[in-house]
Amino acid sequence: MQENCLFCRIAAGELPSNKVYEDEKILAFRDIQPQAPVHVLVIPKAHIASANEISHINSGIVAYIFENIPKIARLAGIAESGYRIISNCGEDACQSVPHLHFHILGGGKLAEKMA
Ligand code: DGP
Repeated sequence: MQENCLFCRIAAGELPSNKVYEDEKILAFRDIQPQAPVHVLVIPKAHIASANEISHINSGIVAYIFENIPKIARLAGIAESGYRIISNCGEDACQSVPHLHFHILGGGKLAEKMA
């Protein structure tokens, strides 16, 4: 855990979140500034700064997150209607929290274009 990392602190329960799913390795919680009717963030509890830091050493947790996304989507009520998964990486992508996270967006028809 990195003491000054917002999502590490949420994962550790030091800061509150509206949880959708949690286990020993990952946490899914509602985004505080939703950009779709349903907007959930999925994070590894262990700190990884961004997708740019994924390597053969830590990629298992990324696979684990994706294994769990169908369940998280079901819990959020969007598995049947569909959803978009996004991970912003770095400055040009406007990543604002430097702890790897996957946005799951749904609950309504999304824009066709992503940028
Ligand atoms: P990104 O811009 O891709 O780094 O996404 C960061 C997201 O995190 C953004 O959609 C807003 C959300 N967010 C920022 N601070 C908090 C917080 O304290 N709680 C929750 N639930 N979401 C947050």
